[in-house]
Amino acid sequence: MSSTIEQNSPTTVMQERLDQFQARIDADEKIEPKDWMPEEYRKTVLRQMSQHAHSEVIGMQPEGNWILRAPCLRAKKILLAKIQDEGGHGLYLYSAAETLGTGREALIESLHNGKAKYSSIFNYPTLNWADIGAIGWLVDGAAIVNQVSLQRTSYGPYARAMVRICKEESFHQRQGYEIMTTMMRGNSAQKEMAQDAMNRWWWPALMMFGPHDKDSAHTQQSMQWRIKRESNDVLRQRFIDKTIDQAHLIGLTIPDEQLKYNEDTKHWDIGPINWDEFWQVVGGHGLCNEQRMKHHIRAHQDGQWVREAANAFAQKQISFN
Ligand code: BYC
Repeated sequence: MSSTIEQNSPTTVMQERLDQFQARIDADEKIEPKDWMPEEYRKTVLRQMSQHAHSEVIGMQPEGNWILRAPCLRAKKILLAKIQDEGGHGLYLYSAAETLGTGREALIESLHNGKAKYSSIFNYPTLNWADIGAIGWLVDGAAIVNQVSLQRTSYGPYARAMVRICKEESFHQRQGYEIMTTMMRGNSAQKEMAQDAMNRWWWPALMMFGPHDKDSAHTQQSMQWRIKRESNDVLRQRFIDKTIDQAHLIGLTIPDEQLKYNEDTKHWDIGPINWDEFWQVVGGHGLCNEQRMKHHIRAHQDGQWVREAANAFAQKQISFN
């Protein structure tokens, strides 16, 4: 007689459910909010999506610093639009994360009490206008490489949010490259500023992809569940190969004495990444961690009356209907 889920012991039932879940993943089906999923899958997707949403919103701060000091009206308008896009990306991602059963207030509470992370990159300061170019080109450039891959992530709402986000991110990357190109066509002081920004942002941008695969706690399971479609090192290498050519094209030097093109692998080999610095920043001891969190908490508190008013209005609408 063929065994059915009902006839089996609880352990076997769970194993069958896990197998069926994995079979759906292997067949490249999307997992939707009301589908059964292992608790660990739910936790992992929620962790990654909320971290991603927080990164988009916290990432508005280093750029927002330059809205009032953009060098011309055109640059100011473009920067404003870009930062507004990042806020929008945060909103799509919080909405997608909420489909897993955790509300936005709880997600933000986890950010404020330090349980949830945001990308290490946003704990570095933006010292001059060239940094805005470097963020668009290198930071958004690294984010796109990751996010293009995430368009095929197994959790449906995350994948669909990514499709929309990627369309906007490619514009952001070009905005940054345009700033760097303009500065590299300028006078020697402007060229120096662009190179200085490159020197400061290159390594932190490589760290955005997370630890090497051998040291990455989540990669193996996340790839089995196709939450991540490619590993940290594969994505990092793709970014390196693509970006080095772009840097050379406009006359920028990569700040890495060990950088070498490998004829056998057809990839660029880089020197060692400073993982101590990465873990210091992730652990809350980067140059701007404290400032970023304080600002976010203050802005969230200042917005309390708006949330209360919006909720009161929504309640009124419900009672009228
Ligand atoms: N920063 O096992 P691993 C943007 C943590 S914003 C901080 O490899 P995983 C933009 C990791 O969380 C776009 N922490 O982890 C916005 C884990 O710790 P926990 C940002 C990091 O999750 C405004 C531990 O290290 N993009 O584009 O498998 C202006 C071990 O790592 C980082 C995303 O958020 C890091 N960089 O892989 C401009 C992409 N890296 O959680 C631009 C979505 C690792 O166990 N996220 N950690 O305590 C991902 O793709 C993955 O979460 C990661 C890490 C590749 C980042």
